[in-house]
Amino acid sequence: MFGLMDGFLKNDPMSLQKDILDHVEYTVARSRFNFDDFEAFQALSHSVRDRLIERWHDTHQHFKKQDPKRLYFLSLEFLMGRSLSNSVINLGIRDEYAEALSQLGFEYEVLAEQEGDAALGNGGLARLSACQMDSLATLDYPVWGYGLRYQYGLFRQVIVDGYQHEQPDYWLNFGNPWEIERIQVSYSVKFYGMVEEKASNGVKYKVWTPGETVEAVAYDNPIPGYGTRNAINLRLWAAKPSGQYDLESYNTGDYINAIVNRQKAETISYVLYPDDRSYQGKELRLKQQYFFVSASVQDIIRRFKDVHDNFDEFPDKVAFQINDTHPSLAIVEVLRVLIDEECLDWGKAWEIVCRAFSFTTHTVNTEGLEKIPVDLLGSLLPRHLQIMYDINHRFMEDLKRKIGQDYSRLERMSIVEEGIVKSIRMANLSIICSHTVNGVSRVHFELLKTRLFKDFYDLWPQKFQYKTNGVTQRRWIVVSNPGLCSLISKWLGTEAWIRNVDLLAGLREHASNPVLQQEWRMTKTINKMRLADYIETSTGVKVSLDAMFDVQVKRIHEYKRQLLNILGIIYRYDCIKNMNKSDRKKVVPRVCIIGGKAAPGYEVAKKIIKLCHAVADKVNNDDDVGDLLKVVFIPDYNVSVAELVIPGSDLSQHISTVGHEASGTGSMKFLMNGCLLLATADGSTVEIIEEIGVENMFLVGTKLHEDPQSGDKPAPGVSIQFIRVVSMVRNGYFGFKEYFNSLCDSLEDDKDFYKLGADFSSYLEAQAMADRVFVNKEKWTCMSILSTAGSGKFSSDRTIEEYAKHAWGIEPCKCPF
Ligand code: 26Q
Repeated sequence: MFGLMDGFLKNDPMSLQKDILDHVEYTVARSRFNFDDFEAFQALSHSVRDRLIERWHDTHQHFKKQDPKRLYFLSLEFLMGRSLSNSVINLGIRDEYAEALSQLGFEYEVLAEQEGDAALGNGGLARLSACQMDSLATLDYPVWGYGLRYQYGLFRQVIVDGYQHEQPDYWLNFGNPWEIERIQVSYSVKFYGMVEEKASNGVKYKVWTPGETVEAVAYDNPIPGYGTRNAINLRLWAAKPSGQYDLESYNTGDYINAIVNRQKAETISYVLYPDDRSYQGKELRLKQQYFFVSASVQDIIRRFKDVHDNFDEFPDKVAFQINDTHPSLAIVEVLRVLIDEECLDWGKAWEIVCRAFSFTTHTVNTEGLEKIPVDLLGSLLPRHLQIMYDINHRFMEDLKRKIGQDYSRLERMSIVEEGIVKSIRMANLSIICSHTVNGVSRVHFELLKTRLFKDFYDLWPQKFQYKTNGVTQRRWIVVSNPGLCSLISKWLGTEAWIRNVDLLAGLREHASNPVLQQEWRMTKTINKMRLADYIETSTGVKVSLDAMFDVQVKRIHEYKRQLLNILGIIYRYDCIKNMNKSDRKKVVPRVCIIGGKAAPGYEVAKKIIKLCHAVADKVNNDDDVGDLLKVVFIPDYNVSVAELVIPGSDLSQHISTVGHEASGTGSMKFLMNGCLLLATADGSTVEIIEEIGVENMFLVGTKLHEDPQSGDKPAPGVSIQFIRVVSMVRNGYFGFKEYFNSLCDSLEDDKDFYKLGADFSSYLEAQAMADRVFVNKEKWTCMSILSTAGSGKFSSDRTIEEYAKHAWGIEPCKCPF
């Protein structure tokens, strides 16, 4: 594609071949005449890595020379998935590598499958960070990402007898060619200890004497942009024992124990916490947060001080983005460094911080907001707790002057929550200290203003904004659906949509063209074949390509309502069972595909997984049903599985209870791939409807503004069908009667918090509508093309442009080719 040679390394197939063979011999240390697929993958990756490093060096040289305002993107989670395919596509040398490999007797696609996922994150929030890094690099923004290099990423899900079991993710065991260990870039991070007040020449100051020191070592991960020379850096920190660690014990002679104890330091970056929004107040989690924040802030301030001798320009050169409240300690850490170490006065330090930080929340309800017990904070980070109290004191005084003695409002807005467990409210801290508070979709923004952060919105309306989430079309079309990618380029007459996704709208005029429709369906069928093969190898179930592939893949959560989907499947099964032979002929065959992980401590979610398997067992082994209905649970859903599942789906479900999904980004990936949506008007779906038209998807339930709870309309009654399917589960039709009892109880009228009963009829209607349209191939294909054509708004390129302009104040800094 672009540039056969743009650095010292050449990119023609002959040179690539030589390069790969050199890496087989000198990096992998195998004979160039005898190496297997995995060794070939390793050599290939190292050859790609060399090219990434060239660009990455040039980019950083260029940033250094230009000294633009830089963005520092802080996130405790990055769900990167595989890197090889993404890198070769973004570098523009995929075809050259494929040719080089084929001459060596290897198939590029087969080698790409050798790579495991980098799963340093849970779900939506973490994959969003990864998509945003791709857009930041592609749009040439001067950015650094910062995170933690967990030794174990998100647990692997193994299904035994239909139950979820968790296994460690040993992702580093076979080496990681994409990272560059920087042993010389390391910082000491301090914990515990005590704070004393001292005075010199009548000026009081605080001295923190820490009790434990751990070393943070940098691992750099180059992130290449597409169609540009820019490659930005994602710096992940790993914990190593400090040189001073346990010096005491050496002196007292307990040498062996001292060495063994050193290992404890490394536990900080050992393992990613699974997303369990109720699992808060754990010391190790807080240690992880501060460890990552402290190392990042030291690194950022060091870089700033390399070229500036005072802090006046800091907010003009440095923008911090806080991905949810997980990195919010950075705010307090910057204040601490400026005041205690750089000796700035409070006023100056405060002004700098308030101009530097921008905060995005991904949460919709108060229970989901992060709180840290004061006792825990005071013991681990005593100086930080003092600073939080200082911020709060000044804020409360200021607020009293503005709103008077409204104590209940003052209490709600305080950073400190009094209660059985006195805690710090990290969201309040983040709002008070940031210049911008961002929501992740328009309805999320409305909820922030009217409910979650109403008090703050009333005080500072100008701080609140939203940037609807987006996903990168590079990974979600170009990498994962090459067939669709070429088809789109052919019909648009250009590949320019890969950088300017609005051009996809050009497909609209061809949506009814029978030639495009035929090619579109052909592409889908090929993707369905791949998916069908995968389903057979991972679950043993054979599925028919004529069936509608109906998919719900995402983390398992009550509010996402996988249970509604399963009850719908039971209803469909029951209907088929009760039909005569001739009626069965009219049934639209379906393959219902569910996938996703449940947090290890989330019992209800785990029961939902088991129910899915119990229903699948019954349905898939019923000869009355055959190919009319198949149910499969795809185990260990992750980014690379998503890359296979999404292109091969006909219909996808996004059926969260209205008001509970902040945005949702899976829907955007399906939309780009021409998969029709069956969805509630929640989160970003509301905006998707505006882009593609409600007639091009299957809408479930009432809209948010018609929420029966908030209006005069009575809630729709629970249907007879709902009662029937729930009682089938309750009566043991699918076995495990006792085990499912509590799930059924939670669906009783007054306990049905997520409103499955209220939405069931509407859900079945939407499903019936999907069946009717599916048999009309022209109509379905037209809707599918219009879905892709209308997906332009949901590119993370658009999201990032908005952040750059309205939150960060950064400009592109393009490295010359
Ligand atoms: C909290 C405390 C202790 C341990 C873990 C956590 C934790 C970890 C991850 C809490 C929450 C998360 C992840 C949240 C998340 O993914 N939210 C989703 O963010 C997406 C991107 O904005 C939205 O599209 C989804 O709607 C939102 O649910």
